[in-house]
Amino acid sequence: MIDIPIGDRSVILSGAIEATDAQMGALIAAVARQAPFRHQITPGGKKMSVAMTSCGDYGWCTGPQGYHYARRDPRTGRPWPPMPDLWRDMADRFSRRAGFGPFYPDSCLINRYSRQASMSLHQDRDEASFDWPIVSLSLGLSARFAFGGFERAEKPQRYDLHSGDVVVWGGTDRLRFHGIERTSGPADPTFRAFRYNLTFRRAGD
Ligand code: MD3
Ligand code: FE
Repeated sequence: MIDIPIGDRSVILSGAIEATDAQMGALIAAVARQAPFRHQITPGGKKMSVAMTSCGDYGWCTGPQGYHYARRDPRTGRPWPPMPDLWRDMADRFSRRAGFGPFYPDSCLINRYSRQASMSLHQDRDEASFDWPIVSLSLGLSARFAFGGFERAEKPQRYDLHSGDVVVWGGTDRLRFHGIERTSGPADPTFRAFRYNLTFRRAGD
């Protein structure tokens, strides 16, 4: 396995996901049965091309009030499904491996990209503290990831993320602009023509 440093405190752990596609696919499907994937509407009124759901104590939501974390799924009124122990342990293990120490995520945002979907450059700043890292797992289609600076106008570096890759972000890189420009590659039996990205976060305090 190769570790590719991409910022002062961020690293790609290529191919680090040890769980099988079948295992990961079944866990995603179980979450989605209880909290279905949906295309949310941004505060600006645009429908997001990425479909999302969440598990854990908090889920990431957008609406007329803006971006926020909510304890209940606004679509069902129920709490988000629990975060699978396997995922919690993976997030903690990858955080330690990247040098961030123990990690106690309370939210996992699951992004589902079709071939047409993308995510424009943004910062993740809806969490209560930026002291915790974010651990990201990529599954299915590959993606062109853009890793920018601390201002939107700064030209980003680009990396390809493949199924099985893990990225850990934190420290001085935590507020960098980033986005997904496009997805590519063959469909596979488990994830079909989708890319799934799981981001483990600590949203509350
Ligand atoms: C870099 N997701 O959900 S994950 C997001 O692949 C998001 O779906 C992308 O950006 C995806 O907010 C990228 C990687 C990621 C997450 C948080 C970061 C990269 C980051 C925070 C700071 C810098
Ligand atoms: Fe983000």
